[in-house]
Formats: sequence, C-alpha cells, structure tokens
Amino acid sequence: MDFTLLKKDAQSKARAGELKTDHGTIQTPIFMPVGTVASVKGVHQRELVNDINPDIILGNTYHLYLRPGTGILEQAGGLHKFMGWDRNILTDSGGYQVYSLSNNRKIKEEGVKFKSHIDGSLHTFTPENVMEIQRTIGADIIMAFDECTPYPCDYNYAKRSMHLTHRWLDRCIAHLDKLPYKYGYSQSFFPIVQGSTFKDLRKQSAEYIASVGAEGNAIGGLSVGEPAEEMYEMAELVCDILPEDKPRYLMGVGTPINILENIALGVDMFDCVMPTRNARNGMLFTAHGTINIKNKKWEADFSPIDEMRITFVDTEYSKAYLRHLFAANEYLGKQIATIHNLGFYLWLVRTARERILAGGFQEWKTKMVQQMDKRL
Ligand code: PRF
Repeated sequence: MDFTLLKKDAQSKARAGELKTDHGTIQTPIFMPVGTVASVKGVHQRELVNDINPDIILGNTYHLYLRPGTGILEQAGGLHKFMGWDRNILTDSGGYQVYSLSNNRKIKEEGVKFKSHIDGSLHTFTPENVMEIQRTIGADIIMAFDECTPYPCDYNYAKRSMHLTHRWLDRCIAHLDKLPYKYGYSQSFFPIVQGSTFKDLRKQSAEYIASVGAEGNAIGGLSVGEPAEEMYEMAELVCDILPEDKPRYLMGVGTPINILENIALGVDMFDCVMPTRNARNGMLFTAHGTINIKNKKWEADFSPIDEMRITFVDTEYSKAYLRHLFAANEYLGKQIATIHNLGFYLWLVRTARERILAGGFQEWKTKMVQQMDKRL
C-alpha cells in the first residue's frame, strides 16, 4: 500500500491524499459505505459503482465469520469474488461488534468469549484467530483486534483496557508475520488507538500505535455516546501524534457535520452505518439539513427528493412519492433513500477533497456545518 499526501490545507489540519492498493486507488478524505454481511444493505453492487462510486467499502469480521463462515469465503476465493466487488474492502476486526452485538461476552487476556447473536452458539476471538479470519476474508485493509471502551468509562477501566488493546496489538503483529496472503494480492494492517476520553491515555495510546510503524492508523473508542466536543478534542490530540505520512481512520463516525469537523482535524477515512441505517428509517441527509420523509408535510410535495441532484434518485422521484413508499412499507423506499444518503455522503467527502486541493476548505466547511444543522 502506498499513501501520498497531495495537499495540506492552510487554514485547518485537513489533508487530501491518495491511497494505492492492489484493488485500486482510494482518494482521501473518503467515506466507506458499510457492507456488514457482504452487502451494502439495499444497494446492488452495480448501483454502488454507477451511482455512488466509492473507492472502498467496509465489511465486518464478526458477521462474516458467523455467516457464511470462513470455509465458504475461502472456497469462494475471498470476499471480493464472493460478493462480486473488485474495488477495495476494509474489514473491521470484531473488536467493536463483539461488544455491541453479542450478549454474554467475557473479556480475558487471551481474548473474548462470546455468544453469537444469530444462534446463541459460543465462540472465542483472540488476536491470533482474528488475524487468520481476516486473511481468509481477504480485505485490502484489515484491523487490529481491540477493545472499544464504553462511554462513560472510569479512568482505571480505560487504562487497563488500553493496555490490553496494546498487548493484543503486539500479538496481532507477531501472528500476522507468520500468515502469508491468501489470494495473490497484499493486505495492509491498521492498529487502533483507544484510551476513552482521557487525554493522557489517548496520548499514550497514540504514541504506542505510532511506534509500531503500520501502513495506516485508526482511532477507535469515539462516537460511543460522548459529547461531540470531546470526540473532536480526542481526535485532534491523536491526529497530532500519529505520523503525517500515513492515512488516519476514525472508526464509526458519523454525522455529516462530524465528518467535516474531523476532516478539519486531520482524519482521512470514515465509516458509519448512519447513512444506510437512517435511510431505512426514512431519514435523509442533505446539504441543507435532514428530512424525515415519513412526515405528513411531504405528502403532496412533488419537488425532487433533493434539489442538488447528486444521484439519479434525487431527480427521478419526488418527496411525495418517496413518502408514499415509506407509508406503504415498500422495499423500494428504503432502496431509494439509501442511494440518496450514500450519494450525499460521498459527495460531501469528494467536495471536501476538492476544496482542500483548490483552497477554501475551511470557509466551505463552516458554511456547510451551519447549513446542515437543521431539520427540514
Ligand atoms: N474499534 C473497532 N471498531 C470500531 C470501533 C472501535 O473502537 C468504533 C468506535 N466508534 C467503531 N467501530 N475495532
């Protein structure tokens, strides 16, 4: 993997770059649509390419391990082939899903014992087997096995947990060294900074993560319920420590406003279920604020879904039609809303990139943040 920093913004810490892997070039800043179970929910791969056009999507180790399982993925020749996606994929390690989805998990030095949310069966994730699973899934970027601390979290728990994440990181790296690539292309490994909302822990964790010299670095444990200002403070502190010449990935963030604010602090990569999940609940993101399309006020509004006309659904269909689809609980409503939201998120990061490259990012960001902070 090869990361080139093309431009640093003069008024903020925003950066524009280019990340090259064996599955193509990722232009940063980037938003990665979430495709948890080998599917970006409601969006066909062809629509994803033609209408949304992301350079990379995200998959989840936790889900793919439980179903279809590594046996099937290996027989398929890896996740790209299995799902018919030849662009980049990043897999999260399960270090978050195991805490948020599985009931009855037990964290020990060795790893995490958990119960499947699908059938209640018992499993163990260790730094070692999670590296093996991610080799078999075959994503271009794979993540360290970490513990995402809950919020709020007391200092001593956060500290112990951070050290556990660091020891697990050492084990991930030692084991990966012994595991060759499976499908003829390379994989890059990103470690994850933790430390909850404690400045000294975040600093210590960022320094430790930077010291392992990985090809890219991630920031975890944020956007878990803390106030946005605390998230920004932690992201800035960590970005200032992580190496400048490597991509920085803020995991599970966030709203369009969160994304612009964190780009301004030096983050290059994002993922979040928000555009897809909220779309399925009838919430649309636009440059002028959010829309609840189920609201009666749209019943006879025949204007386009979004005057900005970023994706074809915005021009093809009216708000009244989309509202009707939600009222009738039609699948198509969720599909249209998902294409709209992902199209908007990708437009947002692409425009941020253009503004960083051409100048004027900070001014545009301030205007956008104000504009988007509304309910229409
Ligand atoms: N760790 C991992 N995945 C994550 C997170 C984390 O802390 C978060 C936190 N927002 C989202 N996804 N492995």
